[in-house]
Amino acid sequence: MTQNLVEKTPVTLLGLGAMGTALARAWLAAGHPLTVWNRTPDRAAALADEGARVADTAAAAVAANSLVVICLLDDASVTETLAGTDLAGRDVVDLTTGTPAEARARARWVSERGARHLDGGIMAVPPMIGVPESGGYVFYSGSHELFERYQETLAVPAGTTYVGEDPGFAALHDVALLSAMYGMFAGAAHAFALIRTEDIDPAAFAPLLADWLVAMAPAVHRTADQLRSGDYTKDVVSRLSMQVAGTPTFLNTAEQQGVSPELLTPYFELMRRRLAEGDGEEDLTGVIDLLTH
Ligand code: FVH
Repeated sequence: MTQNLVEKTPVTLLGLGAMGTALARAWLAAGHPLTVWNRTPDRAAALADEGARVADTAAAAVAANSLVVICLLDDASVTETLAGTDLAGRDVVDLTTGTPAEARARARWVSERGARHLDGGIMAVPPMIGVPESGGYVFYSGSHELFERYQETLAVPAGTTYVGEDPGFAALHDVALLSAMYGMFAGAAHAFALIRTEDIDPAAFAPLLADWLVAMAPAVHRTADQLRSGDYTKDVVSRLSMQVAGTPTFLNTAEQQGVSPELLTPYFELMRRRLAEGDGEEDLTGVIDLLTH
């Protein structure tokens, strides 16, 4: 059925943790009839006051609406929650963070029960939900038909980015971006550890660090271009041989400041291996080959 502007699509939401509650509030604020269920019923009380219907069981919540959105802790909690529910004819959108393999298995499992499946990977933290200017969005993959059918409803809490029919692709994009984030956090932790060894105000250092990370971020486009062309010497700005030659400076500085180099050394080791095996005129892109071959 085509969504119209008067009657908003009813939504069932399983899971009222920090993220589930934020999603619930966004749909309620936009006028969507909302049925919620949570393992610990107390967490639904405030939402009931705000207009949500609270189901006593997950089965009752699933029975209430065609669109069933799931936002639970992990895939095991999804299995536990859906046991005993009748999914026949339901459209299941699973926003629970998981692996690509879990998403693919869940898509099969849902299909075997007569339902359709769309997987989602949330690129937002709860305060970004329902705040379009926050830039938060959700990767979706799986049934494109399902995505199109519900896109307007799914776009209420956060932006939507569809990344393919393979149900595992949303999770893969999600985990890839979050992995890059942890690499950035690791670098920032090392940087703060260095400056903390001296009388330098971390609050004065933070904007320098943030600006530097933003300035370096566009380098990923060059990496993508080199991966596509297979030519890792294309448009190189900083040669691998030069960068490897510089690594002792980083390790010596860490040692002199009394900071453990353990967050840096795995990456430096890969750079050295690539240099030993490859071409010093390359960019750092060759490191990716060492991780995937
Ligand atoms: N919060 C965040 O910053 C991140 C942002 C990116 C996406 N993640 C993922 O979203 C999923 C839910 O996260 P959350 O923040 O809502 O997590 P919690 O506040 O810890 O709530 C967990 C909910 O899961 C329920 N639950 C846990 N185990 C079970 C189970 N075995 N059976 C049924 N429900 C279960 C829990 O229920 P309760 O403890 O209140 O009874 C909460 O509803 C997650 O995949 C993040 O990775 C969030």
